[in-house]
Amino acid sequence: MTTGTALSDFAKRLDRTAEDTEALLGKLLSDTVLPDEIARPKRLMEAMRYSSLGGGKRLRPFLVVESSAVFGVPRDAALLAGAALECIHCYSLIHDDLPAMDNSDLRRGRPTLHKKTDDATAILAGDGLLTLAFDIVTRDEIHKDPTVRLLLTRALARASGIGGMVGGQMLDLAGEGRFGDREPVDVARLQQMKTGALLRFACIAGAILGQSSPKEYQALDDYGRALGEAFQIADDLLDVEGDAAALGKQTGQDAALGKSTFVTQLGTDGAKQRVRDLLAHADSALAIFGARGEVLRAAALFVADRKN
Ligand code: GRG
Repeated sequence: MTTGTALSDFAKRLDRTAEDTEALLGKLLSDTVLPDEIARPKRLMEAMRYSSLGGGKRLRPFLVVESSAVFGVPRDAALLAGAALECIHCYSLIHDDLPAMDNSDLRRGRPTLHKKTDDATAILAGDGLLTLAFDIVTRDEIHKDPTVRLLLTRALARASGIGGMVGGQMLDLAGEGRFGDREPVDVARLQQMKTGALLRFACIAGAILGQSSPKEYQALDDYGRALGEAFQIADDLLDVEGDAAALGKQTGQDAALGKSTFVTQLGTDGAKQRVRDLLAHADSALAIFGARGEVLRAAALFVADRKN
């Protein structure tokens, strides 16, 4: 997918998934009380909607939808799994912005949730999104076979939790010296956990929902890991070279905190070369899918070249 037409098709697909995800999240975060729930407090729902609706590229849902499309998984099921993942992503951003973490004032071009409301509301909105994600991913509409739903749920928990995003965040804070002396940081390992794990999950979700062969699963796993690292390097580069207005958040944060990043370790040129290597790796991982892998191929290029 290298022609202009193909790239504009890609942009349309990305927009369509973003719109569908927005609509779906709107429904999932409605005030309607579900069976076994007692009430949906107004302040909590408003806070969850503020941080989940009306912003974000919806890259993770897009990857779930497109990795699922490779196996002909029904789009509605993939969108639901993507919405669950986006709930986890949005929760992580809310908590990451809190004064106890990154203490950020701006997210997606708007005041962060704790600035708009207060810390307690932001903590609870994050908790609400995290738990909602696991409600969604176990729903019957995700897949008729409960074993598939179970595998997906476990993969989501492992990507989000101790050995994934939460663990990565802990390593990051320890590396900043938050708990005493700065702990040595293995940047690649840390980022593989902190941001890579959710992106990798988005890619293997299609293989799980599509009940792929082990080889196909491995291919998406390899692709997802390469894409996750490329995403993070692009993020590190944007923090150095990016435009705060386009990003909707402050730049120069990593340097201000004295953080080790791919850019501090490899230099800007080295980081850019690493992205090129990762793109080649992602491309070769997708070879097994032939033309069915085209959109994912374009997604890797998009991730590496993003401006926000
Ligand atoms: C607080 C448990 C906990 C975890 C936080 C992922 C994370 C761990 C924090 C996010 C901090 C951050 C900004 C990392 C850089 C990479 C990243 C996740 C950027 C935001 O993702 P995008 O670009 O955001 O997909 P949008 O707004 O498009 O959804």
